[in-house]
Amino acid sequence: MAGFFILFWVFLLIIMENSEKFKRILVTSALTYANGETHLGHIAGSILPADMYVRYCRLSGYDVIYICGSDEYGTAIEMSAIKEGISPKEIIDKYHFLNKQSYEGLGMSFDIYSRTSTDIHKKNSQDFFKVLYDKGLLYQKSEKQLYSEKEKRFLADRFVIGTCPVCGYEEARGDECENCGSALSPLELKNPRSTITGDTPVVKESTHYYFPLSKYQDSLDKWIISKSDWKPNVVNYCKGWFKTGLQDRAITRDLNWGVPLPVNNSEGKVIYVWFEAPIGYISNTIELFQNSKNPDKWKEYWQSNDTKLVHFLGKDNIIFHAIFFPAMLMAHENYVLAENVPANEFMNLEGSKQSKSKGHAIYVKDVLEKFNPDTIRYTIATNMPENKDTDFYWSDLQAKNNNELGAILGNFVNRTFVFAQKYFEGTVPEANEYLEIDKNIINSIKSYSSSIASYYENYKFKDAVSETMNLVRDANKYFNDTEPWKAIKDDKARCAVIINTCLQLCRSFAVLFNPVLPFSSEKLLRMLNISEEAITWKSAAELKLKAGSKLNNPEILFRKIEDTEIDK
Ligand code: B3M
Ligand code: ZN
Repeated sequence: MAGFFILFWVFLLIIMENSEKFKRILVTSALTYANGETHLGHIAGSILPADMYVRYCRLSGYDVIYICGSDEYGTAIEMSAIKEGISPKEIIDKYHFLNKQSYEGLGMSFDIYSRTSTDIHKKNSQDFFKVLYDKGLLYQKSEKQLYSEKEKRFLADRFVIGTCPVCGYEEARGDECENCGSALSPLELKNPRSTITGDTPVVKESTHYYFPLSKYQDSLDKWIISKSDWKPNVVNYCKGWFKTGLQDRAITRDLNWGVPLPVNNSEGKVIYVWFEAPIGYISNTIELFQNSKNPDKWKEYWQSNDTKLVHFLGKDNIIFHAIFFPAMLMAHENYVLAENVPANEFMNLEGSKQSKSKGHAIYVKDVLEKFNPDTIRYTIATNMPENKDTDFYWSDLQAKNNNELGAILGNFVNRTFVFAQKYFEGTVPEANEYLEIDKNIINSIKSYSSSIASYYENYKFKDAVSETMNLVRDANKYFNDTEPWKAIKDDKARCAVIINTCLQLCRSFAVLFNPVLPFSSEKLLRMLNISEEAITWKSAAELKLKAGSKLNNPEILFRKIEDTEIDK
C-alpha cells in the first residue's frame, strides 16, 4: 500500500511539472503523401499514437492542438501522376480527400487536416525560404545532377533508383534508402536508373541553393543531449548521423511540381519537398486560426517557448524531424523547437514492411468496411511498434476483439447493464454502505487513472492501453467476487451497492478508454446517459453517477468476429 502511494505521488509530480513548464501543446503527425491510400503502417507509426496522446491531453484539460494533412509536392506525387497517366493535381485531389475520410472513419481527431497545395502554404514556405535567404544563410552551388536524355529532365530524388552505398539495397531511392534509413542524393547511388524508363541517366550541371546543415551539427547535438526523455531509438539514429557528420543539403530542385522559388532567376526550380513539407505544419496552423477571432493565435503555438511541440512519425522520417527541420527552425530563430520526437518503428504486415509503392499494405478504407474502428485502433495500439518493428496479423485482430474487447470489456458492461435493467428499472441504484471490497475497487480506479496518465505523458501507449484493460480485469473480478446474482436474492440493498459501483466503473472506462476507443467511449456515455462534454480525466476516479438517474438501453460494444471473416 505504501509503495502504491509513493508511486501515485511520483506520477502526480511528473504531471504537475509538465503542466507548469508548458502552457500549451502542439502535436503533429507526419503529413501523408497524397499519392496513395493511407494504410495501417501510417496509423501505427504516426497517426494513432498522436491521436491517443491528444485525446488524453484534451481530457486532462491541457490547451492542445493537433495538426496534420497531406504532403502534396515532391517527386513522390509527380511520379504517381506519371504512372497513373493523370496530372499531379488530379492525384492529390483524389488522395487528399480519400485519406482525410479514412482518418475520420478511424476517429482521428485532428484540429485541422489540410494540404500543402494551399496558397497559405505557398506563401508561408516562400516567406520562410526568403528569411533564410535574406540572412545570407543559403548559398548557391552548381552541381552535377542526373539527367535523362530520353525524358528531357533532371532526375531528382525518387525519379532515380539504384544501389544504396551504405547497405547495398538495390532498390534504394534517390532521396533515401528505405532499407537502412540513410538520406541519400541521386549521385550517391550505384548503378542509377530512371524510375520511369529504366534508362541510365547522364550527368549534367545545375545550380541549386544549399542549406548549411553542417553548421548546425554542434547546436543540434547539444540540443538532443539535453533531452533526457527521448526514445533511445531516436537518439541513436541522430548520434549515428552526427558521427558521420552532417552535410549541407540542396533545398531546391529542377521540377515543375512544387512551390516556386521566391527569388529571381530561378525558373523551373522549386523548393525541395523536405524543406517545404514540415513548414506545412506551420501553414496548417495558420489556416486553422485564419478565420477565428484571433488570426495571430498560431504564433502563440509556434513562437512561444512555453509551447510543448511534439512530432509523431515513423522511423524513416526521424532525420527530417529531429535534425533537418529543427536546424531550419534554429536558422530562422523565431520558432520553438520540438520537445520530443517519439518516433515509432514499423508495423509490418504478416512478416514484411507495408508499402503503398509496393502494394503490400492494408488500406484503412478497406478494413473500415469490415470492422469496428475501435477494434482496429485497439489491435494496433496494443501492438504498437514503439521500440521495435511489430507485425500485424488478422488473427490478432480477431483475438483482441473477441477475447479482450468483447470478453473482458464488453462482457463487464453488458453484465452490469443487464442487472440495472432487470432489477433496478434501468436506473442507477443507490449505494448506501460500502464494504472493504467496494472501497478497494473504488480506490484502484484512482491509482489506475494516474498510472495510465503517466504512461500517456511518457508516450507509452501500449502500456497505457494494457493498464486500462487491467482495470477492467479487476472490475470483472470484483463482479465475480461480490456475486450480485446471490445478493439480489438475499439483500437487494447490497446488490444495489455492487451495481452502482459497476456503473461508476463503466463511466470510468468511458473516460480512460476514450484515447484508444473513442467510438465505444461515446456509446458507453450514451448508455449511461451522460454527455461527452461532461467527462474529464480527473473525473474518471470520481463517483459521478447520481443514484436514481436514468440509463439508456444497452448497445453491443463489440460484436464477435467469426473465423470465416478472418480467412477472407
Ligand atoms: N510525407 C513522408 C512520409 O509520408 C512525408 C512526411 C512529411 S512530414 C513533414 O513518410
Ligand atoms: Zn541502405
